[in-house]
Amino acid sequence: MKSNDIFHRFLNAYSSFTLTSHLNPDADAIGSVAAMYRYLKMKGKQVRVALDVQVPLNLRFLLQGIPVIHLGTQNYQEQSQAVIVLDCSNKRRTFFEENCEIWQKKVLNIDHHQDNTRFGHENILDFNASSTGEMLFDLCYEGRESFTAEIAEAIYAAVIGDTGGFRYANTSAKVLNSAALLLDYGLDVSFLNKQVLEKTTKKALGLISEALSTVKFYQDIATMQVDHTMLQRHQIEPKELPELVNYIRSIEGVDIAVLYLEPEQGLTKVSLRSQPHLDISTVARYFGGGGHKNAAGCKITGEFLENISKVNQQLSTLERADKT
Ligand SMILES: [Mn+2]
Repeated sequence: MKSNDIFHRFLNAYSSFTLTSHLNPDADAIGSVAAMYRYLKMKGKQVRVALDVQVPLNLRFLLQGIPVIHLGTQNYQEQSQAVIVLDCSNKRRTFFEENCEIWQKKVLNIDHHQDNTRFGHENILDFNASSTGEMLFDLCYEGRESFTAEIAEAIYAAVIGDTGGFRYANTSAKVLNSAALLLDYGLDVSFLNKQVLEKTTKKALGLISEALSTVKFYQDIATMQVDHTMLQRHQIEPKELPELVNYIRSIEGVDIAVLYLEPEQGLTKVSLRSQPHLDISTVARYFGGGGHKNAAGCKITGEFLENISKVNQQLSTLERADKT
């Protein structure tokens, strides 16, 4: 059956839905959830949104007027007939334990990550899509009447989040054409690009300057490390952090950029970025994480500096294919 048929059959089959996405939600996760919420509401459905409490401040505007159950701060009780999990490749990346009642419901998984485990009862997967936002456009757009300006805005935010504002390799003619149709709803593109991609704070600048002083180079690898004390010194919550890894990914001669972050003591969060000819998702998976070929990540428990040397070691053994 075609994806669009699976999608609309699933929507028609139930009257109440819970929407959720991955931990530490990014613009694609939040934009997709917001778009789906408003789309289902337009269809007269009952909708609940359950998200990690760590919603970045710059993305909160997308959830305006949407009641959100903040996971991690309150007990969760599933009340909907069906669940839609967006932009999430496996159950572990959600907030819900394997034995949570949410998995007893009918689950539709809509996602674009290559390592998707097909954990839904229905799975709509498109590994060529730049973003889950782009997939929602394909699934929901059937002409001008399909969307409201708010839906268009949420999908646009999702798409620019994952394409870096149409700059990454996943930017296709197709996604640009979809974006053109989204702009027809009168979106404030300048505001959205600034808000989703560039927004920062004074205290973030302080942290950035200290983080830059930790940058190290090994062959074609650049690393940056931000430990727990640094976050405390600048009074920055992990959810307020800018995309620090972007500061080192663009340096001449750097094929792999790594951010080592210690959001809390005993936990190392690793963000990996690579040039198109290198697949660093294998390294993320080696440490129990996942992601895309050129943008992946993992979380490792234990001592920060020990974890750093473990990952650096693994990265140095990564096979270097010929540059294309
Ligand atoms: Mn995504």
